[in-house]
Amino acid sequence: MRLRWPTGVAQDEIELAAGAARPIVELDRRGSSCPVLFAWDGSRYRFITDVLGAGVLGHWVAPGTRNVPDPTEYVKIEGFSPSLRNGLLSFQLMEPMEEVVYLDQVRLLAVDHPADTEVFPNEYFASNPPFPEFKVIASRGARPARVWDGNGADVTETLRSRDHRYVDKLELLRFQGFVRPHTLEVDLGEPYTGGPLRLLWYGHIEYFTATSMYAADQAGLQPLAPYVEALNADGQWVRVLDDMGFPAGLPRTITVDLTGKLPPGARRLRVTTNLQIYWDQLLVDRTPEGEPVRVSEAALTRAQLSFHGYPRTIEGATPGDLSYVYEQVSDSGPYARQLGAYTRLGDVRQLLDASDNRFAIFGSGEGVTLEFDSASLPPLPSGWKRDYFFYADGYEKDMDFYAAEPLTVEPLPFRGMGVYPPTLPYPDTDTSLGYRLDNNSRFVGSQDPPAYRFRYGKTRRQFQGESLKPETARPRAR
Ligand SMILES: [Ca+2]
Ligand SMILES: [Ca+2]
Repeated sequence: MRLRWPTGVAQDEIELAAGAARPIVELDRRGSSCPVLFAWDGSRYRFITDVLGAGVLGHWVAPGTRNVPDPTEYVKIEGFSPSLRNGLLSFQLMEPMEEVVYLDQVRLLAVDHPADTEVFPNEYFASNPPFPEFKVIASRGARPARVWDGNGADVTETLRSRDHRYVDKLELLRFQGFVRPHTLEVDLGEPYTGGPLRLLWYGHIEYFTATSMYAADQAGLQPLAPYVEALNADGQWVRVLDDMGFPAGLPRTITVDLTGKLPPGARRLRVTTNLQIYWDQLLVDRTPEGEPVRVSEAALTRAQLSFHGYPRTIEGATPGDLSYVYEQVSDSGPYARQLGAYTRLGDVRQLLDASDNRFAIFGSGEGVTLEFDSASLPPLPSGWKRDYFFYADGYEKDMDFYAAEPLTVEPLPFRGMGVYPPTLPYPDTDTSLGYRLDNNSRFVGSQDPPAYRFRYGKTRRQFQGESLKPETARPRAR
């Protein structure tokens, strides 16, 4: 028996007795997530984080309402320095679960800055437009703050550094990604008297799903994106920011600009949400604008779409503290694919050069090898340091019953469509029609068992006498 749960998770039960009732417990695993990024570190592809979380299509938000996707994201490569592989900086961007990815453009920015500053892209998951504008936040001497959780417990040490120790005393609700509202209270260290003020939060979210939002809504529970209040001179909490955003998936830094937003003299802040967000670090940054930063771009020289398989997942002690081991890979996984026309395997560089609605479309277990030429980057001034921001432009669609059009690649998204599914058709000019006919020729259909099924090996006992063909676990590309 094959079951498909509303979150898209497939489950097969074998050897069920006929004519008998049997309870079946829903398999508890992630269904859809986001494509994940790896960079070559000199000896292997090391996991960085996931991307395009905010580019999710057709997510259920409220009755009659779908999300507005934000298709662009900058991710800082943190924790190690990418190294050359055959003379090029090499990345892997692949889909480890069951989603369809529409990748429109990738870029690699070298961000050079004095060694005593840190740089971050201005990024956070905003539930609604306006989405964060790209800029480089340069921070000098950002400091930890004293922080208490909603029970008054001091979590300062937990939030001092990035060490996989999180503020994790969250009370989970039965709707995935929702928790009882929790608050962190922050002492800025000195009263705010104007001037630059930013919070640099590092952490991750265990995502709600379209199904869990639908279920929560039926129970009268709506998501509460993190909002910020400040304690004013009269001892009252006043709301200063309705939505500070959250990390768009796995660990990354979000930048929260509070410049000019606090009442004069405010020193205490609090942040409240009912989303399952785990913070690892908080730094308070007061660096003025205008720190020297130089941004240059390494050209994309090679992009190759292929089937990779399913990299091993490592789960940390805290929910959602995930990483992947790229080179430890299974050829098969319990993941399904949306039906429709995917991009043929092979060279996709021309599709990823520009944001033009010409996507590399790929599904479960597939990904792109991306290589950038750093030879044209300017030399680093003495006393400076180079960081890299990876830029991805695209969309992803979950296989969730309450997402829009969750089981097919079509309809294609496009820039400026607003919500998904778009009310207008994909703009079929000669160029875009040519793009579709020439590139999206790899069809996954409903009669395509290798792509849509587990491939259990037959046992001799069950099929005695039947001539057995060797099973190949690797889904065949068509
Ligand atoms: Ca493109
Ligand atoms: Ca920590």
